[in-house]
Amino acid sequence: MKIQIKIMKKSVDSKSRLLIGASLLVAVLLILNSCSKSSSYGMSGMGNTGGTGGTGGPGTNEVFIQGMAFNPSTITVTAGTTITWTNKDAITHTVTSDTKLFDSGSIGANGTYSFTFATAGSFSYHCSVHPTMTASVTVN
Ligand SMILES: [Cu+2]
Repeated sequence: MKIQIKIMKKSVDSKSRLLIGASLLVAVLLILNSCSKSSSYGMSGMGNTGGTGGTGGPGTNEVFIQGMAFNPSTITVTAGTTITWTNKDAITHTVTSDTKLFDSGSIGANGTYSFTFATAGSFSYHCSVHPTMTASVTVN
């Protein structure tokens, strides 16, 4: 009788070990699955930002509005140059001259705004939605 109980206990133990092992395996598979899912989401996000702007950063005479900042924050061009701003953020920004020389109004996600700088000078601007976003254009 005693031996039988011991055997039964042992078989229960091994069964529960199997269950624990199986649920651990499922948990690991779930974690791996969610990891690969989130990394693919990241990839598609990166694809979106790269899609409109080509590969990575802003080109010549181009400013990205990205991560609540103007990139580059200072740009130097010659008179007659047109600068294009592209909003890479998901939220609305503006390109607003501190002296009201130019004002884009609201630029939505992936929206662009262009302004031609006809005369030499230093032109600081900001985002009217986020006044801490400041930058400047120097025209020679
Ligand atoms: Cu802004």
